[in-house]
Amino acid sequence: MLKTNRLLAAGAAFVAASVMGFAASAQTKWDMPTPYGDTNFHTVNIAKFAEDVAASTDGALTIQIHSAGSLLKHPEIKNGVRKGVVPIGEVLISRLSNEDPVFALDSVPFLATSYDASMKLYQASKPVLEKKLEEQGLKLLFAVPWPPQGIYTKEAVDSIDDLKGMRFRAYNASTERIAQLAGAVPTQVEVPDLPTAFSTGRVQAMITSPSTGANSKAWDYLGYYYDAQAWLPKNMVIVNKAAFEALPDAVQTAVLEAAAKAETSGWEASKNETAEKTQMLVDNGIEVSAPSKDLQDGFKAIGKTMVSEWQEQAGDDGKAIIEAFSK
Ligand code: PCA
Repeated sequence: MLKTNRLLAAGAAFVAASVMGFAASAQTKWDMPTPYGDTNFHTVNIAKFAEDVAASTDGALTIQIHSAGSLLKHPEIKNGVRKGVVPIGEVLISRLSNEDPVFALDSVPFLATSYDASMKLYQASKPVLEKKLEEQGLKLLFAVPWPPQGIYTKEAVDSIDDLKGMRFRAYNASTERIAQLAGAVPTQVEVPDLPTAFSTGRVQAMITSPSTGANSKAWDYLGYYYDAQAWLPKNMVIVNKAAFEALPDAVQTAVLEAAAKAETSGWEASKNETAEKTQMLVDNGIEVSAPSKDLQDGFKAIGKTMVSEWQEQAGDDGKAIIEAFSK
């Protein structure tokens, strides 16, 4: 009797699981490396995405986040996902700009400087972006922008000339190029290493968001933030296509639905973040202001050079994207 009941119960559970499409036997756990710290809004958004996936698949797929480069360092994450070392990961899209100009697009200064323009640029570039990833066996799940980028310095600066000779922290090829064009000396530093790099004098200035400035306590080693609103670089969450396609159909659908939600909530969080973290910089003693006209004009001249350089590199794909963006 007992045995029959148990069998019946097991049968009912099996039917329930089948109706929902998640066979109880197929439980998958994914490790997910991300480059930024736990308190960063991107990481918080990804944690919510992971929760959503676990809940909507009834635990058939769980995603364990390894933040701040703790599992794979930022420069290793894309290839890690491509090679299947990990099934899923987050990267700054423009970290890949040496592979193809489409990855550099959202970091070309002054091309798209608002959330609306950034969304338009994202939509215009998405087909090419997806195609380039697909060629590497990767699938784009979602992308979320950082707040607009501004200039952090130790001492007050009034013009681009004031940056000459400074050791300038870079986070991608575009920030390196800006430093070069400004006559500064670029050095790549990942976000988790910022406090040490600044306090040991390895770098003296940087361009990044109020978010990263606040997350890494810029007030401990920097004095000024110039809100230049130069561009909004995006992070993307990518998945290994083979790993994704190995999931049961219903789990794939649940992942895509959670990804769409995460993209919407991520853009919202980024907008809120801009004002919140700029205020946090002020509250902690950073001198926050708009750049002087001289500084902004100099920065925009650098942007103009970089737009032409990008267009030259990006050829026909680039032309089509810019046309779609300008419509
Ligand atoms: N923070 C990241 C990328 C852009 C941003 O706002 C960084 O500083 O590396």
